[in-house]
Parts: sequence; C-alpha cells; structure tokens
Amino acid sequence: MTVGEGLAVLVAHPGPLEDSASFERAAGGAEANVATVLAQLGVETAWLSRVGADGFGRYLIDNLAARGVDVSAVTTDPARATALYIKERGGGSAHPTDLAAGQSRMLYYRTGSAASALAPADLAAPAAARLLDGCDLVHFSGITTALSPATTALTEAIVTMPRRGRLVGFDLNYRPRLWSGRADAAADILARHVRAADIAFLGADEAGELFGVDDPDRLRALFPEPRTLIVKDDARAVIGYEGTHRISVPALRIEVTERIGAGDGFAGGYLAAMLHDLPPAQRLRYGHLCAAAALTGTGDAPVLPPAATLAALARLDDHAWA
Ligand code: KDG
Repeated sequence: MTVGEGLAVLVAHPGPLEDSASFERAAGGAEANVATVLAQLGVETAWLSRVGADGFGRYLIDNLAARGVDVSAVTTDPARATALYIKERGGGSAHPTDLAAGQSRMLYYRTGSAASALAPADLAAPAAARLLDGCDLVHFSGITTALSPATTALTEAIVTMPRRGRLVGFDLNYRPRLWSGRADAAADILARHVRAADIAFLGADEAGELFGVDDPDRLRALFPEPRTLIVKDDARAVIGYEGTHRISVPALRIEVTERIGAGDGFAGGYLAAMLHDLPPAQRLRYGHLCAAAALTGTGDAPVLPPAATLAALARLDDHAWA
C-alpha cells in the first residue's frame, strides 16, 4: 500500500507559461506514481489518499484504478479540493526564460487540499484497516510528511504502529517549499523517518541539502538503521546498502525528456523487484529502468515497457550496464 497525496498535473507545452496556450492533463503525486509502477509490475497495490469531490479527484481515482491500483481506501472530501500542480517546461520558446530544454518547474496549488487533511484516523477507517491487515509493505514519502501537521502525525503513526510483519518504505523526497513555516523541524522529522524505515531512498543532492551529507558511505554511517538504504547519485550510480553489503549499479545514459517522477519510478521498480524476491543488483536495475521510463516521457507516472522486456534488461550483467 502507498499513502499520500495525488495531484492533477497540467503539463504546459514547452516554454514559459505566458506562451503556453494549452495544457495536457496527467496524474501525479509521488506515492500515487509509485503505486502505478508497482501495479504495472504485477504487485497487488492499494493507494490510501483523500481527494476533493471534484472532477480532478474523480480523474485521479479513475486513472489509478485503470492502471490496476486498488482505490477502495481513497476518501472523497466535499469540503476541500483535489491538489493541482502546473508543470512548466523549458525549451521551445522565442522568449527569454530561465528554464533550459529538459528542465521543468512545478507550480503548486495544493495548500489546504483534501489530502493535506489525511490524519492517523485514516489508517483506522474500515477500508484502510482491511488493506493494512493483509499488506506486506507500506510506502510513503517526505512529501506526505510535509503537507500539514495532520499528515506529519499520519506518517509518524505509520512508522510507529505495530508492524505485524509489514515493511515500511520511505522516500525522502525533500521539498523545502512544503516545509515553509516548519523548516527547522524538517531535518529532525525526516531523519526519524529514515531511521524507522525498513527500506529508505535518499537522493544524494537532497540529503546534502537537508542533512549536510551527500556522500553515500557517509550517509550509510549516518543512517545505519534501515536494513536497506538506497542512495541515488543521479547522474552516476545508485548505491544500495543491504545490511553490511554495498552494491552499486551505474545510471543509464539516456536522453532526458523531463525529470519529474524519475525517483518514484525508481522506488516503484526497486520495491516491485524486492517483493518479487529478485536479487539486490536486479532490484537496482529495475529501479533504473522504471526511472528511465519516467525520464523519457512528459508525465510523472511512467508507462512501462512489457514485463518480459524489463525482466530481460534487468538480467543483463554489470558489464552491460557500466
Ligand atoms: O516525485 C514526483 C512528484 O514530485 C510529483 O508527482 C508531484 O508529489 C509531487 C511533489 O510534490 O513534488
């Protein structure tokens, strides 16, 4: 199960917003994206969230359900709106812009959204409790933690509630803008979540910004607790620490269309391979491949190649990947 906010995404055609006359609608939100990757990779997956009683909320529910995600624990809140963000993309404009081709900017319209009211009680609601009972993994990210004091309480509850054999996956996803007014608390709270997780994903750059450490081995020394710590040094490699074992798989060299969603692709690919009991190197390769699927499209949630193609690519040995 993944827990977090879904957002309607309006992807602007390349160029600054003043030049964008039309927008393509897509579904986003870190944990929703991870859920779609897991479901595409054959993992029975549910998404726990809240949406508004509006067209974007219905769109998100339908979009995830169509990709095989169980949405029975999504609540509709008539008093709040579904979150929205606009993805402004660089390139393709005669006007001066600070965004180069391939770069993008996120403009959030999510303050007070339906999902920002997610709270510990949502875990105890009948549909959620039933799903939690039988699930092997609960995954969320630091975006959910950052949305509001209620969502911080929710993620604290996820990491502290009795596990009953369930694993907890946590992706740091540090978004400074979401912590405004509580910036001082971010490092403490998110470090606690990393330590409490069974599988934690950190971007070296965001870890550097938040914890002042970006070197993978130093990050492992700082966070020895999670059985699995994954440090993504994006352009170069991803380093996975499994207990005392360290494994590094080089990044793929690909032509990037747009970067948002790559981390979710990675987390979903890694977690699916882990839940399918594949060996550690293949888990990291699945992560890279699913991230590549996100990097080569304009949406946030990747559309994956057929399972057999992914499996063959993930089985290629280190020599082929280097
Ligand atoms: O990781 C992708 C997400 O960044 C995107 O879908 C939207 O949840 C989002 C965020 O806050 O960045």
